[in-house]
Amino acid sequence: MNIGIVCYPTFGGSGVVATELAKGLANRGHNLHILSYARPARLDAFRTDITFHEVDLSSYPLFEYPPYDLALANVMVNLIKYEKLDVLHVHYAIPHATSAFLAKQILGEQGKDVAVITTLHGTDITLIGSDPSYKDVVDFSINKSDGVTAVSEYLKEETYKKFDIKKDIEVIPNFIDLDRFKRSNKGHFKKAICPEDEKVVTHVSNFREVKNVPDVISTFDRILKNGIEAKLLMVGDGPDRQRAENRCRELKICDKVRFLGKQEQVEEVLSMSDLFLIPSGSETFGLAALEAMSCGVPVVSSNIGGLPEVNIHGETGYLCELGDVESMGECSTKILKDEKLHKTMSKAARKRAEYFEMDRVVGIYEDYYNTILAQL
Ligand code: GMT
Repeated sequence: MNIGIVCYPTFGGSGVVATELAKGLANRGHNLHILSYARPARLDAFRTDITFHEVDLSSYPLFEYPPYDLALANVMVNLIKYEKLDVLHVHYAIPHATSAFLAKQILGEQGKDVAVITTLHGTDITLIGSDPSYKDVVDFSINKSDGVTAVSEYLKEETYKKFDIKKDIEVIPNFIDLDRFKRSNKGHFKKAICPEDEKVVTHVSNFREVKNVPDVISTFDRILKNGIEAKLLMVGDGPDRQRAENRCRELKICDKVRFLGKQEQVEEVLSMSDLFLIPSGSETFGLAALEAMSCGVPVVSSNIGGLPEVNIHGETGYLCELGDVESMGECSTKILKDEKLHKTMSKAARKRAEYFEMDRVVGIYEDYYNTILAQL
């Protein structure tokens, strides 16, 4: 098949999933095109079966906000026409699903055999999409897609609750490359960061408000107060980094916390981690938690959104009430104090991650494409 994948290029779940899916589909012999305004972070090596198309935004004095959705639709039209796309798979509804609809309209008869698949990832539904400034357009664009998928049961239900959707939504979960995200020996890093063999607690995110990063610091403070010798590694960057750093200063624990900024090889940090914290206020799946679990790291998370579909309470870690840093601190301490429990949870976390094995889920997407194509 000739497949176009549209995504946001930034560090963040939907772009990562879209790019890894493109690689997985290419490995199965398909010809892939990725469309975005910049090269996605995970598209790191040259491949003959994946072509990147940068959506160029010409500046013009009249355009205070250049119309990205139109430029994207234009690239889609060209690819459908000249690269003979069979499937156009857009990740994140806004504005990708709308541009895809427009491209198909422009092509008329010529575009009728292309299946437009929209994958809903999260904030396109839970936060921004349902904002009145976008809602009608998002509603329309989802309903006009030939196929719609969501990354969790939770997101599927939220979409039906928040929008007037007449289509069936197929749940296809996110996935993980078990060979890349596995525990490897990073003893030299660990020694450099924890010379006293302290426990390593880790958080990875884009530090947006929804991630509740200051709660990571407060939870870690509880762990220290419970007498655990530990270091906290904060991976990523974003608007709330300052708030998190301030919380460290208020609690006077800056010497125990390292802000590592954005990292490409997250698996290396996860490989020396003993515990992963994800206290998010909204999370449709929690890919970061799955990456940690795949590296055998137990997870303490909030019990919201799709997180309970990934992190199993009492098995792969613990789920706590949103904002309850006390309970998150106690659960974390329990795991870090008890070697046996830690080992059991670490094993269970990796086992749970195996359910989301990449090739299996890529195969589900491939079957879904065929089903939708057969219905056109
Ligand atoms: O979480 C983010 O800030 C990025 C966001 C995105 O759309 O790129 O992530 C969403 O999609 C991921 C991949 O499907 C999910 O793992 C995340 O849970 C989801 N984030 C939220 O719902 C906040």
